[in-house]
Amino acid sequence: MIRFTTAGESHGKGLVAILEGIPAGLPLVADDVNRDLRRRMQGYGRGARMKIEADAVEFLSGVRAGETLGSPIALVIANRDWDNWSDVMAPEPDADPDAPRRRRLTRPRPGHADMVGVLKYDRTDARDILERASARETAARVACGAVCRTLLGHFDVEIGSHVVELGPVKADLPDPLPVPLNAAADQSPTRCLDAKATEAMVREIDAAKKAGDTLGGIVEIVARGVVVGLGSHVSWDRKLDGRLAGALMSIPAAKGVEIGLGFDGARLPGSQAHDEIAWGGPPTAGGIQRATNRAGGLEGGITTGQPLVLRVAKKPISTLMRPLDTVNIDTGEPAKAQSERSDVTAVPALGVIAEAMVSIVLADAMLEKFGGDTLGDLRQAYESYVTRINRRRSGEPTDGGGGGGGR
Ligand code: EPS
Repeated sequence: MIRFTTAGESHGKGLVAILEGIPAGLPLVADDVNRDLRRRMQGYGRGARMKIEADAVEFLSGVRAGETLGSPIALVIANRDWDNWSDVMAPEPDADPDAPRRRRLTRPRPGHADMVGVLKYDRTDARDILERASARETAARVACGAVCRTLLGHFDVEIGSHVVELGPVKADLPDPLPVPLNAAADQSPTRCLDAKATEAMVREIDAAKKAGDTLGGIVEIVARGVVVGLGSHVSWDRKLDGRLAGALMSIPAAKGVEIGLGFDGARLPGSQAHDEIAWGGPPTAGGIQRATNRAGGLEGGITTGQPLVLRVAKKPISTLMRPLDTVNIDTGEPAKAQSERSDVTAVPALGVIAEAMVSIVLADAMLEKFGGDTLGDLRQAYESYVTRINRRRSGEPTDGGGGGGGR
């Protein structure tokens, strides 16, 4: 239903994306997107690049007079840094093809795409790889995600995130989490809800910077208000948990995804790993209430109507000022990896990127279930479904086939 693709190199002219499948009639202005682009640029531990850029979107198509048209939305985010890199990144051939360009990278960084990309694409300059492998690409994803978030907002879906671990520091989580989540998380320089842990994270980032090192971490994404019944148990590729995990694992440097109890759930007996069923829940959950949310809002690859709770682990950034061993791809000699300007950590930004990927998957699943060329069509199908699932409690006919013995 939703298709999107991005293009752009980190120090090229800009990032572009094409987002298809958004219905017509969705009110949309640049600031709906720019808000999230700004959030992605924040966070303690970012490098100098975020001081150069002022990410903002320009819609090239698909939006007219503040409303979507149902046609592909093409958008562009200019790279301000292009001015400093235009000779390095120019698409035109060089006058002297034997004179190497500035800023070649010939000592690949372990952990980045440099080495494997050079081998696979047969390049003599790892910049041909790293420019696209850079997490700068995530700005385009965040832009597409922000459009999807705007659509989901019309169905009272609220998607937020917070940092639960950064380097060695673990946050003490408030229970329940604040609603809306981002209003609280965005107050912290590390997007962490625990003030003490925030301070400790800032100290760890300072120490890592001094040591020429980098830090990874874990973020949690929570989506509230998601209706029961998105995704399906019927085929492997329709299971929403798989689709969400795949989308989150595609984020640069992601190394793990958990849903609900995640890996901890595997260590518990069944009696403590599931969410008992009772009446009393909201209409979007078909009136079904759960005492717990160990499943993280997904059963059988289908949303339960409980909040979706997902976690992503990000490895530390691979550009180290105190570099690791590598080989020089020019000489074949052992060497120390090349260092270039980078971040000490981008874990706070990871949450914003993960929110975008979750927004895209959820918008896709909403359109798969409810279809519609317009926001009005989508709303009508959604409301009729919510009415139908709430008839069950009162014993009214639900319009379905019944099945297995009927009523
Ligand atoms: C990024 C822009 C990049 C890096 C970072 C993400 O800018 P530059 O390379 O000019 O410093 O700050 O990229 C990486 C961490 C990476 O490993 O590639 C951004 O806009 O998010």
